[in-house]
Amino acid sequence: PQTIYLKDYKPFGYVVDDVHLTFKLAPNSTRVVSKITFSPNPDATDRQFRLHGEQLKLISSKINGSDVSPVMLDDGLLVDAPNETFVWEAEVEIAPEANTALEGLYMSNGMYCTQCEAEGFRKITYYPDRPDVMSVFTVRIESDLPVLLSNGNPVAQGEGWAEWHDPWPKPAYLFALVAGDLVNHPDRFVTQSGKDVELNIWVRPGDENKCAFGMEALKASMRWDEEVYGREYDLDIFNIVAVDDFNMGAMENKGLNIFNSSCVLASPETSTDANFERIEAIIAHEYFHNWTGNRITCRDWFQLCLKEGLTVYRDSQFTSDMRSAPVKRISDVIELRGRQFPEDQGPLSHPVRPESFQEINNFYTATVYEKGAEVIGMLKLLVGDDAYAKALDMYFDRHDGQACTIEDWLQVFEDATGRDLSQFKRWYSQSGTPRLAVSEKFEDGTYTLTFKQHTPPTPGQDVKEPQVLPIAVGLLAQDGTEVTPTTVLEMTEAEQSFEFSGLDAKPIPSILRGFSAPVVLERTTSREENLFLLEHDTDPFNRWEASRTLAREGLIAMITDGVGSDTLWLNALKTAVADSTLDPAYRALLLSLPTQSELAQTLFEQGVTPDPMAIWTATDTLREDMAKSWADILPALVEETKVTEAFKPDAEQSGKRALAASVLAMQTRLDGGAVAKAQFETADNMTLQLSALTCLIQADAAEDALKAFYDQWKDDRLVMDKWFGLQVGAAKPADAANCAKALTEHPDFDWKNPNRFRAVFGGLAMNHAGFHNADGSGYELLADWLIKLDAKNPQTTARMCTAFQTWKRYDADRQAKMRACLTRISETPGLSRDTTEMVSRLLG
Ligand code: BAL
Ligand code: ZN
Repeated sequence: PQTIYLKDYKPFGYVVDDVHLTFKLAPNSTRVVSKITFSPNPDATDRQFRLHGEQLKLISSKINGSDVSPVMLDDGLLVDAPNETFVWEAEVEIAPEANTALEGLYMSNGMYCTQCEAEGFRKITYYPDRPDVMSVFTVRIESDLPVLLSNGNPVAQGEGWAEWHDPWPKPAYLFALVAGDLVNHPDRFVTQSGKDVELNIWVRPGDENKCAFGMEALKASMRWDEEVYGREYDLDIFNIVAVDDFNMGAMENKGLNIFNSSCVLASPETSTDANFERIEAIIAHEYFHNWTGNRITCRDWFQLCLKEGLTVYRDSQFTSDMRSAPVKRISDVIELRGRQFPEDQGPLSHPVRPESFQEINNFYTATVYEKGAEVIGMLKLLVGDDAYAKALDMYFDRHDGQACTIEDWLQVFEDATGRDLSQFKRWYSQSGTPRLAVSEKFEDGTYTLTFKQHTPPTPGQDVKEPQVLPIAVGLLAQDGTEVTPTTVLEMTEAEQSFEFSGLDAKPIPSILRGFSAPVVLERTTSREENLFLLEHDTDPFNRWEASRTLAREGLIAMITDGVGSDTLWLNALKTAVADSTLDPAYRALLLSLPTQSELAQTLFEQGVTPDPMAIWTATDTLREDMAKSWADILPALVEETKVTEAFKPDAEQSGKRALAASVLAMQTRLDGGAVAKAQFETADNMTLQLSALTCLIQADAAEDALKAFYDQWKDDRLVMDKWFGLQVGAAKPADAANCAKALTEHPDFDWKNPNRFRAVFGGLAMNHAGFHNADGSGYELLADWLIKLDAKNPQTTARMCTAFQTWKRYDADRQAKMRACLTRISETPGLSRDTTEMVSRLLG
């Protein structure tokens, strides 16, 4: 496959003045007629007229009304074109029903829908399918289906057709079309300037009762973007459509967001609190793209983080405002460490702004998204809230309607603040997770913290330069009072010291408050100091972090030295968890243990080959000890977390249920599942039902409940995904691969549906000791199915290859088994470009 480089960027030779598309929909023979006006691009020197196109049957093509005979290429066509304004017309035929890759125009349960980001539009018609080519689109859809939607505003409609016009110039990746037998959940929103906007969530008949929450989230997002960023909606109508077969979570097409149904449909009976929170965040994320992504888009796909990092940052701010800021921050860091750190510390490591790719779909990663958002958080911390707001206003004013780069983004911050951000820019170009070592000194009332930063080499980057690190620090006195409130130290050197003078006694530092930079803090804080911080830190993140560190260190000692659970920590944590003045959601997070994968990484970094079974056993033992030694506080926690009001998926109730789920897990260890069984049988919402089922599975007492759950929900695809995923995810290590295998033989295992495939195989990959079972059965099963799926859906296959990204951590036998599986995948005849690139990077 060809490699594309950022350094080779050249503008397209023509600008597109307007685009007219007519779709004559038919499952196997859709005709797409395009009429596009091109003019020479004054900013380009190369006037080659080459259009992208893949899997298209060209019926006819004309320039200025005369037939032309293009040179047909693998990925498009080339034709002689005038060096002046001209009209290109083409008719192509495509087969949406045969499109199992779910890119371009495809069918899902009898409904037509599109996914064009990143390069799907070229599977719809011939076009310069690149984000810097922006144009105004008019779309006519001809079909007997009752609901016909596209971007922008509706212009006209009649029996069997509808026309849409989008006045905002956009790149082709934001194009969308939907046609189906759909019903809507309607609403309205009046913008801050008084514009009345029609809102709809479109779903398949039967799902109407699952739209209300998403609609409220949409309206809250629209209001929030006005209030916090001054951004108003800009069309007469905003449509969201739920689709069952979708590769990603959702897509921000202009005025017509298309959602994986799992990311929009919600009801108390079928959705967990976590589902509700995620839906709220994704609706916000896609809506926020209207300004950060659509009105200002990316010049090329290397700049993906320009819209994704910023939009993730914005949706995190939104969730913090709607719910609890500390809980959101901790959850984001758990996610970052769980997904981004392993990526950045292994063979798939790449910069937030990559410099080359073979298949851009492989770069919709935790690094681009989540680390990209962290970079914006650091920038805001360094320049301050007011300067951030000023820079954002400048960004919207200066670049509205443009396709931009990270250079444009940083320039507005330089202009707004007068700062030189050239060193900060390394966050976009340098891959890998920086490691930050700390030492301290106290002398004559002056406390000195000395930091050393170091980033290990990553693929293609052997040498690293120092990065700008905002290190938020607070100092506490021995009695727990704060002697120095949070101060942001700006580290720019490889080694740098910071002094705090005028202190009476040596303070206890609280370093990297709020996780102010995405680094690994290498500080051997004593157990006493972490216990002190768990009790006293005024920064909720670092209070949680102290406990997490103690949990990790305790577990590592159990694994490597065979010691028992750290009872001092268990007692301190018990006191915090029993403290009813603390938010239950926060206490639930305090209770969560480091993941087994995180422990494997820690051991690996300490030079110890991780044994997945030993990690599983230590974690299980610790949970057992926790349940036994906390038995006396469980009844009070049960009482405290009871919800008596009607179900609401808000922060307060969901926090209580999260804590209650942890309590139930402990009770189950003590009673074998009696309380869980009762809860399962009486639960009137999915959160309670599923937490009970999880406990029963872990107690080996779930046979009846699993059957009852199936009988109750077999007709609900989204709930059945949970049924599939949970069984594999919660299976005992020795059973996980067999469980996954058995589920692939279940009549409801619709493997071509990405949600169902991910339920089973995502569940397997997340079951650390199960996936890494010594016999290699987990690896083999996943490899078999990735090979099978690749022929149908390369994008989802390639993404799921990341299950193997940590393979070099493990022992020689496991490594050999994983390498053999990756090699087997790579040698599959006809393997997609997506999977070929992923596997070759993984094999390094
Ligand atoms: N742009 C792809 C989906 C998302 O990040 O919103
Ligand atoms: Zn996005």
